[in-house]
Parts: sequence; C-alpha cells; structure tokens
Amino acid sequence: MTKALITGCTGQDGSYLAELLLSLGYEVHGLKRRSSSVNTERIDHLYADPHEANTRFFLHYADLTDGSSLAAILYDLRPDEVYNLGAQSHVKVSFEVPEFTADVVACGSLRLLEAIRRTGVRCRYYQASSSEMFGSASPPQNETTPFHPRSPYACAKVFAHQITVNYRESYGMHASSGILFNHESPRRGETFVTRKITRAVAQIRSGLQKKLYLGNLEARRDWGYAPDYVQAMWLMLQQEMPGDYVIGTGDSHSVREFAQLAFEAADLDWREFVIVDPRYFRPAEVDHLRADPSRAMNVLGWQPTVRFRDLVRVMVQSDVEQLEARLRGGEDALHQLALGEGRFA
Ligand code: NAP
Ligand code: G4F
Repeated sequence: MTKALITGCTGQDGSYLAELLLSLGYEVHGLKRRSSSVNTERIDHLYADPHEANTRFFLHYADLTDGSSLAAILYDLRPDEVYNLGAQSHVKVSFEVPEFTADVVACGSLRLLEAIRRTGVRCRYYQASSSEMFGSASPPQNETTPFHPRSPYACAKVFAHQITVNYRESYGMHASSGILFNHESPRRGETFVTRKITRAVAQIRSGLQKKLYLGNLEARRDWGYAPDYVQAMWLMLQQEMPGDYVIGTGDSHSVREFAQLAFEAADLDWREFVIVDPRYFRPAEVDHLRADPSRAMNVLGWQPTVRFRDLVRVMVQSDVEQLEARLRGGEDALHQLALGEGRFA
C-alpha cells in the first residue's frame, strides 16, 4: 500500500488531498498542530479508529517550526510520497507576522527537505508553491515568468520553491513544485476574500449581517476549484521525472466581479451592502494573476473542471446551507457528539 505524508492536512487542500489519496487506496498520514481549540473540522469525516485493523488514515502531532518532530515522523513512517502543504498562508497576515511566516513557509520547507535527506527516506516530494511568487509580473504567468514577490508570504514561498529546486539538483531528489493559482471551495478559510464574501452573502440574506467591508475590489485573480488542484499535485508525483508546473484555469476576474455574482446568486444587489474599508488594503498589492497552464495540460493531462460562475454559485449555496443548518442547531449537536466521542484527544 502506498504511504503518503501530508503537512497542512487540516487545511483546505490537505483535506481534499487526503480524500483523494484514500480513494486511491493509499495509507494517509497527516500532520496536525496542537491548538487549544478544535482544528480538525475539515477532516473529521475521514476519522477512523486507529485500533481498527483496516484504518488507513492517521494523524500525528508535529509542526513545521520543529525539525526534530518532522524527522522523527519521517523516520518512523518512511512514506513513499510527502506533500508539503503546511503554511501560514494568508498574504495580508504575513505583513503582521513576517518572521513567523518566513519560519513556517521558508524554513519549514527546508527543515522537511533536510529531514528527508538526513533520514535517507526515499520518497517523492511535493512543494506547495504559489502564484503569489509572480507578484507584479504581467499576466499570463507560466513556469518561465520571473518572480517578483510582493509580500513576506510570497518572499518565503520563493525561498521554499528555490530550495526545492536546489535539493532536486543537488541530491537527485524527486522533488516537484506546483505553482498553484488561487483555488477555492466551501472549505476555504473564512478570511480569504471569496469565502468572506460568500459567508457574508448567506448572513445578509438571513438578516444576520448588514454590511460587508472589503479592501481592493480591482485586484484580479485566476480562481479555480480546490479539488481539481489536489488532483494536479498527485499527478506531479506520478511522473517519472520531477518538475515544476503552473496550475490555474487561464481566466481571471476581479474581486468586484466575484462579489457581484455572489450577491446575485442570492438575489441581492452587492452595491447595497459592500463598503470599501482601507483597513483591508495591503502595503503592496498583487494586481493581476492569470495562469498559462499549458505545460500541466500537455504533460500531466490536467484540466480544470469547475469554472468561475459555477465556483461562485457552489460556494454561496454551501454557505447558505451551512448557515441554515446552524440556525436549526444541527452543527452544535454534531460538534457536541464529536467531543463526546473524545476523538480530538
Ligand atoms: P490553509 O487552508 O491555510 O491550510 C494551511 C495548513 O497549514 C493548515 O493545515 C495549517 O494548520 C497548517 N499549518 C500552519 N502553520 C503550520 C505549522 N507551523 N506547522 C505545520 N502546519 C502548519 O491553506 P490551503 O489553502 O489549504 O493551501 C495549502 C498550501 O498551498 C499552503 O502552503 C498555501 O500557502 C499553498 N497555496 C494555496 C493556494 C490557494 O489558493 N489555496 C494557492 C497557492 C498555494 P491549522 O489548521 O492548524 O492552522
Ligand atoms: O483571498 P485573498 O486573501 O488571496 P490572495 O492574497 O490572492 O492569496 C491566496 O492565493 C495565493 C495564490 O495566489 C495563495 F498562495 C495564498 O496562500 C492565498 O491562498 O485575496 C485576494 C485578493 C487580494 O488582492 C486582496 O487584496 O482580494 C483582495 N481583497 C479585497 N478585499 C481582500 C479583501 N482579501 C481579503 N483576504 N479580504 C478582504 O477583505
């Protein structure tokens, strides 16, 4: 049975990747961080009793800031594939906590690569690189576009990307980077702009929120659907040769367009509710990201399956349904049940 290790397993992408790998028959090991409150909501449905003989999903405490924990887990598990998705992944927050962001994103990736090298584990490695690395480079961006990072997060991702290339070239590691453009889903973190908008639409529709405060409405992003993107990660590690691939839809839209469509999906006019608040502006902005994913399409045979309009509709619908369930008290009941089973110990 192929064994995979995922850092960032509790995040949006980690949860979809764990699902994909389990569906392919893998044994999946995820890293989780110690936190004072529950941080496993996205993967609770995958939980299985580790005492059961046929369990294939396991969680381990570790942290990308703690190299010895990474080395110990690698040494014990000896995985065939390692997916490094763990990150302080919020660009705006990276301006507030630049040193921590660099520690987790840049040094964390180096720690993991070095732990693989030092333990002698022969595995294939995936690095979660980001279109943020292109920063102010003109669209469309592909694998040959020069990087011009515009935030501490993006600078840290450039280091993580380059050190992955360096370990591939220096030590012959099967190490690949996916340069992924923005990808969203109902599991997207609640402070990224898409989810912030779709949650607000649900709340405003139910009379629980009056206004939505946003930052730069003119920024353009190439927004895709997260489950498509974890498929690309897996495909990269199935190639005979490692390499770097841009993953995106090839279309871009503004934050304003996203907001307009999201409110329309609930029969609301966004102009009545959205207010621009400079508090959400960034010290340096990335104006326009649009992928040229030709290489991934030609070499990996990868294609996005969900386009912009459907993505917006799916996210609004999910937030509306979640809110309605919560209002009926369903979520609290489920949460209490989960705690009662003691599965977060
Ligand atoms: P996410 O939802 O923010 O998930 C990040 C994950 O990293 C979470 O599991 C988080 O754990 C974990 N993490 C944070 N700090 C850590 C630490 N010190 N040690 C170990 N784990 C840590 O991000 P995502 O959207 O799934 O993205 C996955 C990866 O792809 C990230 O590296 C991100 O930077 C990159 N990326 C994302 C996109 C995108 O559009 N989504 C595009 C390009 C690249 P907690 O749950 O405990 O916080
Ligand atoms: O949703 P965002 O916070 O995503 P951003 O900065 O593009 O970063 C995401 O995608 C990257 C890939 O390109 C990942 F590497 C990264 O980890 C993350 O997943 O912001 C998108 C745009 C920005 O231009 C921002 O200025 O939306 C603009 N925006 C406008 N109002 C806002 C808001 N962003 C947020 N988070 N909140 C606002 O109120």
